Order: sequence, then C-alpha cells, then structure tokens
Amino acid sequence: MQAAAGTAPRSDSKKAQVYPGSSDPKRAAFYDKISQHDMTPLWEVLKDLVTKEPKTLGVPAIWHFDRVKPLVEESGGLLTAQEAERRVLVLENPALRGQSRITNSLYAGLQLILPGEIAGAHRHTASAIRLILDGEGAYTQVDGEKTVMKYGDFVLTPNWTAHDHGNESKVPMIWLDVLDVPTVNFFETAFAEHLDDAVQNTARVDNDSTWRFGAGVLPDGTDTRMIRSPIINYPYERTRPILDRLVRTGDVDKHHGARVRYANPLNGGWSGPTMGAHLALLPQGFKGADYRSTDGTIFVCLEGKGQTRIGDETFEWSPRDVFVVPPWKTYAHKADRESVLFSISDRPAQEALGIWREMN
Ligand code: 1HN
Repeated sequence: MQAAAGTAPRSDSKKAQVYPGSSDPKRAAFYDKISQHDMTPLWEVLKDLVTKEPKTLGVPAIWHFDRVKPLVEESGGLLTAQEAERRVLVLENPALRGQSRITNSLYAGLQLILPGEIAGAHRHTASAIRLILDGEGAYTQVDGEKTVMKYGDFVLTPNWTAHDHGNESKVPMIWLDVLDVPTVNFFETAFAEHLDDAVQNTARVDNDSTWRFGAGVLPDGTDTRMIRSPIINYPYERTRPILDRLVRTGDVDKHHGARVRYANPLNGGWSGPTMGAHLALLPQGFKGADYRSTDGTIFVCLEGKGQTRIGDETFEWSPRDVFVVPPWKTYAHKADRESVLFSISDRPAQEALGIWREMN
C-alpha cells in the first residue's frame, strides 16, 4: 500500500514478510533491514515464483444453462440494457470470486438484450468474442457493419472497434461474451470511450465482411498483414457442415474429435491475437483420450449430450452449458450422443509469447 502524500509511512509498514527462513533471528533481522528499502530475498520466494509446473488459480466449473437462464432473464426486470451499458451476469471462476474472470486471463458473461432495446456504441482496448446461445434476430454492429445473430454464430469485436447491439426481434436474446479484459488489465493498457451516436450509422452492407472474406477468396489487393480476422460473424450454418465432412473422411482427433479452428482468412492465423476458438464434433460414443495444455479453456456445448472429466471431477453437459478447464488440468470428453463443443482460450497470446505447451 502506498502512504498518502505528505504522510510518513507507519513504522511497521515496511516490515518483512515472515518466510520459512525467518525462524533464524539473524536472517529475520536482515529481511527486516532490506525490507526498509523495498527489497526481499529471492531464495525465500523462488519456489513460488518459478514453479516446476503451472500453478493454476482457477478451478474447473460449469454453468448449466437451464439453471442460470431464469436468473439472466430476471436481470431484465431490474434495469434496461441502456441503463446497464451492458446487461450481463459475469461468470466468475469459483476460486476467483470478485475478480470478474473465468480463467486468470479471460472474462466471460451471459448478456441479455430484450426486444426493442439497444446497447449503445462504445469501444475499448479489450477484444470480445460472442457465441450466440438463445433467441434469434438481435444484431450487433461492429466497425460500421451490422450482422444479425443466430444460434451458434461466432461473432468478433476486435480491439478498439466501435460496437453497439440492438434487438429488433420479438424475443429476448442471450449470448456468451468472452473478453480478454484480464489480459489487457494485466498489461495495464485499458482505454475505453463512448461514441457520440448510440447506434452506429452502418455504411456497409449487412454481413459485408462475411461476404467478402468468408468464402476462400480475398478481394483482390487485400492487405494480408492484419493480425486479427476481418470477419465479424462466422455463422454456425456455414461452419457446422464442415464438421460432418471431417467425420466422413475420418479426420477425428483422439482428444478433440473433428475440430476446426476459427481462422483469420488473410493469413491462416487465429481470429485475433489474444483469444482463439475452435468448433468440434464428437461422434456418438466418442471417448476422448486425456489431454492437457497451458491455455485454460472455456467450452460451450452447442449440440448433444456428454461428460468431460477434468482432473478427478466429471461435468455433465448439454446444449448451452458453459464449462471451464483451468490451465494444465488433464481432461477428456465423452459423448453420449453426437455432440458439438465450442471452445475458446488465450492460446494465441501464449503462442505469440512462446510459452504455450500441450501434452498429448
Ligand atoms: C462489453 O463492451 C460488452 O459490448 C460485453 O457487449 C461485456 C465486459 C467488460 C467490458 C466490456 C459488449 C463487456 C464489455
């Protein structure tokens, strides 16, 4: 803690922490002495600082959609989307309560927008992905492009792009937001601003980016150096049939099933630099082999029914359930019926830093 300007630090405020070695009075006295100079002995903290294997703060957890949907709906009676700025119930990892994070690096929440509501235009350093879970027909507008969202659509809000949402349909819509907020805040680089118009004046044709970039061709002369995908909406109805093709040709991974990665069509990279996503089909009866990797992963069931064993706990899932696997925890999926799992993690950031690992 910092002393207020002009006040002397309390006499004990720079006392050393008690370490195992503090039981030796000579060492304890030395630790107190260097502590006055804001120094601490590395040999007392090294083992916690540089661990043999990842030390994960979060725990495995699941949010069953049919249990939390009524609570999300109830929030609709408390305040309007406009009052709330964004009406979201944050999914907090049970071991990280009060920190608005589902893993150490990622934020997740369930957002509700009722018919006739808007969530006004703003932009911020954090990037968002949205996975549409309930209702159909609300839109988001990103960077001057409007897209109407449907079940299973994977929608990007790249960093610093203007975005607003609105629901012109007759039914409430709920989607999962995942943002790299804890990552951005780790670097202490968060900026945000409101835009003058609550609803962007969309200058482009609806779904313009999906039309331009989503079919394996690129508009001639496209600059391909962008580190984030130019596509705003990867519609489920386009991605889902590809999984069936992978199954038919036997492209089923023993851990992940038949899986595609949401790619940046400009360079084959991830959809964005901080967060990456996959969509996987697990054939009926699939029994996945144990797997672990350093990227804590948020899964969402979009179809089917199954279980995922994470460490020594087993989580039963069905459509719209959200569950989280902490980094380096061993997990394996099983599918009772043909199932589709969406997943998202911070793997692109870890890869860029050269620290991502997996164990097959
Ligand atoms: C945000 O801008 C949205 O635009 C949702 O829908 C959730 C959580 C933290 C910070 C910004 C949105 C958010 C958010």
